[in-house]
Amino acid sequence: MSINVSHSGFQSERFAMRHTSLDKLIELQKNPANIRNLCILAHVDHGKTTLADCLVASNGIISSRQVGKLRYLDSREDEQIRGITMKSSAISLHYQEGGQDYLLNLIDSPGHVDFSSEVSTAVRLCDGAVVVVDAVEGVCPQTQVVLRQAWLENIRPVLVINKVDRLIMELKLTPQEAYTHLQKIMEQVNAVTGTLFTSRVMEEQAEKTKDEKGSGTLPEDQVYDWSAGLDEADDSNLYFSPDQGNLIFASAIDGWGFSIQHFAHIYSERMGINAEVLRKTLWGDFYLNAKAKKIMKGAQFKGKKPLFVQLVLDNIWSLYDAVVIRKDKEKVDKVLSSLGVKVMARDSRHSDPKVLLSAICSQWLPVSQAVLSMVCNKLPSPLQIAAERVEKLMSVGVRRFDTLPESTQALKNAFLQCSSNENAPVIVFVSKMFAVDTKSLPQNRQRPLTQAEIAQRRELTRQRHAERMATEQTAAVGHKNHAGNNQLNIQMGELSKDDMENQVPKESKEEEQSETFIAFARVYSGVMKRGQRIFILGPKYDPAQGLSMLPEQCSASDTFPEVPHLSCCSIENVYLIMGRELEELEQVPSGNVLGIQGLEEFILKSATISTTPACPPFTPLNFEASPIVRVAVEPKHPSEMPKLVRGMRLLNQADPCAEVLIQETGEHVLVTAGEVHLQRCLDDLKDRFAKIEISASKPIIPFRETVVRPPKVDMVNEDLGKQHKVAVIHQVKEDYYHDRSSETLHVDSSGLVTLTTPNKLATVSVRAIPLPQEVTCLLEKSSALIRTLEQVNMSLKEGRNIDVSVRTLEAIADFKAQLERMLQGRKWRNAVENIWAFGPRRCGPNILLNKLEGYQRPSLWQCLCREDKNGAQAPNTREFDNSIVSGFQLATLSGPMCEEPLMGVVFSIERCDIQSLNSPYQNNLEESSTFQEASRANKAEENADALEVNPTEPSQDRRSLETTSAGCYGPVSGQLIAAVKEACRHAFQAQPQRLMAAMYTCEIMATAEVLGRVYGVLGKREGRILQEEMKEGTEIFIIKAVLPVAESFGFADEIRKRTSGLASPQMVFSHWEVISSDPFWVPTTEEEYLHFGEKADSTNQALKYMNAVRRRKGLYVEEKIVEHAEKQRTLSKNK
Ligand SMILES: Nc1nc2c(ncn2[C@@H]2O[C@H](COP(=O)(O)OP(=O)(O)OP(=O)(O)O)[C@@H](O)[C@H]2O)c(=O)[nH]1
Ligand SMILES: [Mg+2]
Repeated sequence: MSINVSHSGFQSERFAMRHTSLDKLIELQKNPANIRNLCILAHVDHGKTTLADCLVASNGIISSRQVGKLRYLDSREDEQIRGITMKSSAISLHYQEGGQDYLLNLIDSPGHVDFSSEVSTAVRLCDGAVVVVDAVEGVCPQTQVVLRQAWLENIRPVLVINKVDRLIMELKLTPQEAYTHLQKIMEQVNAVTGTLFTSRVMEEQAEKTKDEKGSGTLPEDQVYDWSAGLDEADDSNLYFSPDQGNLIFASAIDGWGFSIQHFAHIYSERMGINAEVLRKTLWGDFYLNAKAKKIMKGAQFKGKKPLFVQLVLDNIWSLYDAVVIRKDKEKVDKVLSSLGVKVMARDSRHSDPKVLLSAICSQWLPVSQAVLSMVCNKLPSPLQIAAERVEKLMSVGVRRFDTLPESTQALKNAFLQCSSNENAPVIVFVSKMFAVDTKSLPQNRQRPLTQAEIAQRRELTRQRHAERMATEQTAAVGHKNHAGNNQLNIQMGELSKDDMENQVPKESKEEEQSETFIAFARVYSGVMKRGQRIFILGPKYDPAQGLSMLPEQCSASDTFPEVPHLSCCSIENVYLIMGRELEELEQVPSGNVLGIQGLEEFILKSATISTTPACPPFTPLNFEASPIVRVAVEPKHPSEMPKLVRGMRLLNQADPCAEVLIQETGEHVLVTAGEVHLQRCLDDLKDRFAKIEISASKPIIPFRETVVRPPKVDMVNEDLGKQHKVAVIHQVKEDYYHDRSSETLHVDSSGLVTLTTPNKLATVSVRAIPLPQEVTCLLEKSSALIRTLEQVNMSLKEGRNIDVSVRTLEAIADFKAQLERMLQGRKWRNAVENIWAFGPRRCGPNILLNKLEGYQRPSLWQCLCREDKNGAQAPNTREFDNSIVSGFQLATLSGPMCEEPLMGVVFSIERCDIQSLNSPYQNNLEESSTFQEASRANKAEENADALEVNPTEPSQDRRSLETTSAGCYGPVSGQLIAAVKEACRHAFQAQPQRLMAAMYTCEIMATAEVLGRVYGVLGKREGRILQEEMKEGTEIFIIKAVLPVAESFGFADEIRKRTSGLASPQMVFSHWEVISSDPFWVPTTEEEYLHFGEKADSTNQALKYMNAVRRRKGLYVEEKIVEHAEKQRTLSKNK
């Protein structure tokens, strides 16, 4: 292990306890071959921070007695109180093995779902990950998520099966049983990796085949053999296994951990067996034949003890038995001597047997050594970064790596070389910004005085004292009383206080600047220096554009023209991150993780920085959780609003996932990933960023609005015969005639809504149709792809050509094919081809359908058919096209029920006439009198030509469009937007409307005793159990359930309370679900009257939700007041 390096000056003071000096770490930073950047990943509570404690203790930063108690990397107060990690934090450690010095930049990450964005930011900066799995709980939902995250970022994982002590102390398994159990856990983890691997290989094969097809090497009809790729691909390094050296068994809390190698080494010496043979046989179905002194296969079949049980587990079990269970002094001594371990008397006399246990284990099987050795041997160094990973990092969105400018592609080599040469380009990625107290920055820190300084000050004080004594004495001549002495004492007191104050550094005057933002980053190439000028590349920066606009060889210190998404600034400071502290550095060479000060004005959450404008921005981080819980925040005292606004801005910057927005209503809304995250954000806002009292609304629960097919049964489950159905529709229609129908609005019995603009110039007919659920799901899932498609179409429309990667095109084609498969039947004929737009925000789960006869607009899928890529169809696009899309976007953004976004609705535009005043082309489809009247009415006001777009005349003269647009374009397009929006809303209301609720899936682990109570709580909150199974080999049940988000607040707490902390749920947003009850329902049939009474005021959940939202938004709420309660009772009595 590392040795204490003596060092002079103040650094050695600060590092007194530590084994490694700052200078040593700085030296190690220069040798990338011996650097490992790694993060610890796991499900919540599987022991990441405790394991990190063990590793930190190995460097003497904390004492080994504090391991597991201190949780050093959980530096926040709320992390300590709640016992969960909320922010990922880094620390640099030193490890020595085989004569080599290694530098380990370790990042501890949170396991709670609410903070999974912190995991994404950590994973991006690393080359490897230590995945921790609880030996009892095994693979949990977040374990799968983190394995996938590691996989997506191409970083290599190693596995630690932690808490093995629980198998001994809690489950009381025998060593043999424990062996089987551990094997199962290993298999579970490997199964997850296997799935990830197979899907990747298949994807790559598909891409390859496509490329080959493209270049014509494969005949079209050749069927590709999927499994071929699997056979070829090398997966031997992929799986975790003790004999591969990438799996460790540990108990972080008791401080032990081991790899097979360790035991192979011990026993090869003791038993004279080749270490290599032992390494291969210690794990697996092998046993020791004592007579023949041979290792044989088939332990299970022959009923023998496997080697692993005999040589490894038995020893550990007997140690626990002697020390913790029986506390047998004699036996302990025997074990100690057989292990060759000596403990201090004070440890062996300690009343807590765990102290003795830790003392023994930390010598016998130190977990830090096992883990760090595995990390150094199995995880790649920054020099070994894979070319594939580099290309992935460099190609953003739809762009292909090989379409990037040449000088950009050339940067790939800089990544691979990871060089710290003077002329290597600097490339740094900032994955998050974190706030630190400005006072705690090293430059503002009150530093302890060195011995020499202390001596100097002492001398100075003595001198001054002596001087004062002298003056006092002369002054006091003749007044020989004691008062003088007293005076002197007081003065001396003051003096030393004075002196003390001199040591306190000048506090920064600006109270405002109490928080400083530090960028959490990694250098991929070059050297990041203090004071350096660099470019900051926003996520949308395009190197091709940048290079063309900037002069050649332009550097960040030159003056240069403005380029979109590019800015430049100077680095104020660079730091080594040491957990709770930062250490100032002059520079940080390539391959290291670092903290950077001076970027807060330029970077919101993440960014790429470089010295060359050829550098592309890195692909955005993969965030697994989407923020869903929102609250409105306001200051307790309205005058403090500016502070709140500022605080929210800071919070937004300091958290990778929290979103801050100001709604149209002026409310300040905070969107977070879950309840725990919300609480943390509010605490941060109160205590750090705004420093004022705030009040937060109840969580705002999101809903979606949708339409459904008319129900077949009524509310009492009676079949609605034709008769009744008519009645229902009739009622709807009546409503329309009474409330809404007017001169300009017409609703027909099939739900087709026709609306004319107030100036009577344009008429649209719209119908709302519910989408099949699977289609809605697909749209929801594909929103990123739809956005890409939209981008591509936009640029095609503008005449720009962008290179779309094969993979993206394929995904689009696949998406289209899926839609076509799902939308079949007469009703949906040609629907997919005729999709006009998606909405809201152009990528939402609603469709605008073009059913206009004869209106041929460029297909949404035009990027798929290459031949007419250059848009021969473009002229067909009508001027009104945009207005209709905009109207649709507005309509889908907030629905008529409670102004929540729509979901799963198709609006088919079946007619659209836009009237022209002087045009010779009078509308020949619908020459209704309304239009003519309108024309007459408007003639006086509008002299200019009105826009005429006639869907039946696709070949219409383009010139007339251009000339006409000048005078009326504005008003008509504006009115058309409003008209389309209104028409969509009415069309929506003409169908049976429903609310959709956001649903969480939650997985709860509970023991049999508390199972009933868990079900109780779930039932009360309208949860639905999906699955219940028992975790193999344990007494634990895993319950999978879905639960409406609206009912989820306080759920985790309630479960915990009701089960005395024995069950704890993990909730993740899963999907949207239609609430079956109709919020507008009133009884129509006789049975319904009987059952619910005339007013139907028994609980209607959907109505309650809807009214709650309307009330919150200040919309009109139609409250039903119980008027005739008596009458209802009579009715049911009559029955
Ligand atoms: N029995 C046992 N308990 C352990 C072990 N390691 C950690 N624990 C306990 O497990 C709990 C969680 O430990 P942490 O280290 O905070 O877990 P974590 O993975 O960092 O949790 P999050 O950061 O919140 O995801 C604590 O109560 C630890 O004392 C172990 O090896 N054995
Ligand atoms: Mg933790």
